[in-house]
Amino acid sequence: MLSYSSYMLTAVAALLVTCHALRKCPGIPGLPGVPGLPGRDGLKGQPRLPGLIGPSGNLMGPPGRDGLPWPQGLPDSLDAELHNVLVNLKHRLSRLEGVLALNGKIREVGEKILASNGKEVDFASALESCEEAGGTLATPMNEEENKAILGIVKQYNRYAYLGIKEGETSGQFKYINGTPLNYTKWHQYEPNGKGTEKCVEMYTDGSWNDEKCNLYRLTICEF
Ligand code: MAN
Ligand code: CA
Repeated sequence: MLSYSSYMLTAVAALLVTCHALRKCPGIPGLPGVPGLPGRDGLKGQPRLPGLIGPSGNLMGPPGRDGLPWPQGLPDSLDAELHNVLVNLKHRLSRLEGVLALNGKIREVGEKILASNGKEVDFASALESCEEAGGTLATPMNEEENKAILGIVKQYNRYAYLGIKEGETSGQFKYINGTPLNYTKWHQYEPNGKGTEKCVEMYTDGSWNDEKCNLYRLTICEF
């Protein structure tokens, strides 16, 4: 449902970042008037940006002062409208985040968004559903993130698999992207599986236990 607006936000954001970072915007020769973007936010019925979505021709202008090619400027009116679109999209996203947080559907910690589907499945299935949704298994990388994940574990009162696995060397746990852990919260006497418990679960006090990967544990994802 959000994929179109996410796409538009990304496209507009990419353009604006370029515009503002470079203080110049890609040139669109002969751009008619002030085009709008289709959508539900008061910008209905206007044509798409020719050249931004369709073929654009050469976006780079003549060389800049340092001799490197430099994008030509958009008209100020379009720059202002794109800025306005981005401000509105940010405001709408922040309200949607507010609704989801209010309903206990998401938790935000730093740059991460955490969410659970409430399902208890084995490690591989949990990871798969997180990845299908565009995220990965929740992976606490500091105390604040551990507490945020714990909030969801307590909400469902179920142990949850974390995005951590044992490497080839027994007792050596890593993030699922293969990098070594920079934060741990092992329960007393854990990890104790010595190669027989290659996954990690979070208990309802936030501490960690190495555990078999084929148990049914709460799925918590991060995005
Ligand atoms: C069970 C398993 C182990 C854990 C011990 C703790 O045997 O969950 O992973 O270490 O309990 O007593
Ligand atoms: Ca254990």
